[in-house]
Amino acid sequence: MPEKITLYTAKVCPYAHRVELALEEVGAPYEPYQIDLQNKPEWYAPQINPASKVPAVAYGGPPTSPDKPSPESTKIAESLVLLEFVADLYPNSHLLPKDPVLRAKARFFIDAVGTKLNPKFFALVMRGEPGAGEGLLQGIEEIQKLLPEEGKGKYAVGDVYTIADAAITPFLARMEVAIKNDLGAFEPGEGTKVYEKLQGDPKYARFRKYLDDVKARPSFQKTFDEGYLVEAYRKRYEPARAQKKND
Ligand SMILES: N[C@@H](CCC(=O)N[C@@H](CS)C(=O)NCC(=O)O)C(=O)O
Repeated sequence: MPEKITLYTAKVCPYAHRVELALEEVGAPYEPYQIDLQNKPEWYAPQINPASKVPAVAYGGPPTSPDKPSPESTKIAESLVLLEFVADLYPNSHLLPKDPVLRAKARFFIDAVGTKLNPKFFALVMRGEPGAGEGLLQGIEEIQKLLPEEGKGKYAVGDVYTIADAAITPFLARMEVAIKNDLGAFEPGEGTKVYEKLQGDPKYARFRKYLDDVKARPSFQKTFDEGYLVEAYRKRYEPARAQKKND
């Protein structure tokens, strides 16, 4: 029986969202604790994660409140480490298949998320680099190539939802919110342009179906707060746009 899990998280953070999805998928009891990333509690880095980032987990130890962590619990950070940790705690769950080939495929997919998709997402939404809209669409095509053909598996490596799906979904959901609402560091209109291409061009049909399928999971429905994210992106990106307009 796994021990007590406290998850230090932040609604805005896609990395932390990965771990929430995994915990929900296996039905693990856990206590989420929101960290305000603009004003982190002073105990957080010294007592939970020296890198001062979310997500992090305090595992085991005596019962304590999350803001008074026990030195006896084990502290674990890094979203991809935590995805594997949750799968190891629940070895009979569907999160990491037993078949070595499928396990390798799940890990390969996760590697592609980190190398082929996320840099494109950051370049467009966080830095608004010229040409980044096209770059993101290319990244999406790279991911689409890895998906099983329609009818041969709904999720990243087949019909079973794995850590690969938990690793990509938070980034796809945030990407969609940013482009659909045209909120990001890019020029106004650029997000909408990418969103319309993604929605309208038949070449992205497999990807669109995949995104619908992962978003339909109860784990996602329970952990994603779209309204909160829209507001957070507005606050983050609109002042810079207003400033540019006045320059
Ligand atoms: N490589 C880390 C990245 C985690 C990360 O960058 N988290 C961000 C929020 S999304 C963070 O906590 N940043 C610290 C800060 O904002 O001060 C992981 O995969 O867990």
